[in-house]
Amino acid sequence: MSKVAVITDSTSYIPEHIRNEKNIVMIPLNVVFDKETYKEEAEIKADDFYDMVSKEEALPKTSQPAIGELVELLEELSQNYDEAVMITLSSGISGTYQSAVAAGEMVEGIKLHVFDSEISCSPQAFYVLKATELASEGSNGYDIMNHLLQMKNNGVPAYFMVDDLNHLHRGGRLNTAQLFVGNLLQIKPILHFEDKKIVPFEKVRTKKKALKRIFDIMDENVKPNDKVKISVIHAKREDEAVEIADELREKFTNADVWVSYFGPVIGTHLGEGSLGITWIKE
Ligand code: MYR
Repeated sequence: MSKVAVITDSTSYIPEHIRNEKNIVMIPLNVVFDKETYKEEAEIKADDFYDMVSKEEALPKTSQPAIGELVELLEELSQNYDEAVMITLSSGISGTYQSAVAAGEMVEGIKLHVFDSEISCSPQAFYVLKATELASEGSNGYDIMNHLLQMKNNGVPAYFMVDDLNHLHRGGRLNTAQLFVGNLLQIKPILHFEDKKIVPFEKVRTKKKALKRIFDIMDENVKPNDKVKISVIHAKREDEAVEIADELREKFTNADVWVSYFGPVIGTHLGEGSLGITWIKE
């Protein structure tokens, strides 16, 4: 039986105790303030990050893990594992996927399968947790990849909104036309991923209306008794996220509802105040 390691980059924001419990290997992306680089989750956590943003003058930037770190990690894993499945954030917003593929080709003794989640954060975590479950049941890397692909084809809906579109534009993840329309009409578009990239889904004027619209989409997609995992993701808006999660628990009685966060790397591009909702039917 092939022994398979499951790797995620840090942007799935799976809490450390769950990673430890489920044997999930995490490789961090970096956030850079001025000239100081921090590995997120390992050297800087969300709360400290948002505090720093409010105090520092220079805006942070982000970077993917260095190929050398990925190679080192794979060499280490090759001592105990035959294969590894690595689930990355979307290749349309970060070079992490490409670096992982390149690192996999450089290391012998372990077969690396790289899965492009085409998203990030909790929806990425859904894939990671499924991969872990399958690996612990004895599936090989090939079968795990096929299962994840099937999940992707079935759809993992995720919608999010930001207080200020300029963060996404400054980081090159939203084009100028999209920024212009948003700012001109003072709208808070609901955003989502299409073809691995962030695009506006619908133009809405207020956060309240955006949330109502996302709830409506959920109603069309999820029946009140469906077994579903839901995650409410926030950038320093825990109380608001908890309130939304409670509302969702009342609505969907068989749901496993989480409250998650946009950590430093994703927070750099979305900005404080962002909120997202994602779900997957089981
Ligand atoms: C890098 O420097 O390689 C990382 C770039 C990360 C870009 C993040 C853009 C925002 C993603 C939002 C995800 C929301 C998922 C619900």
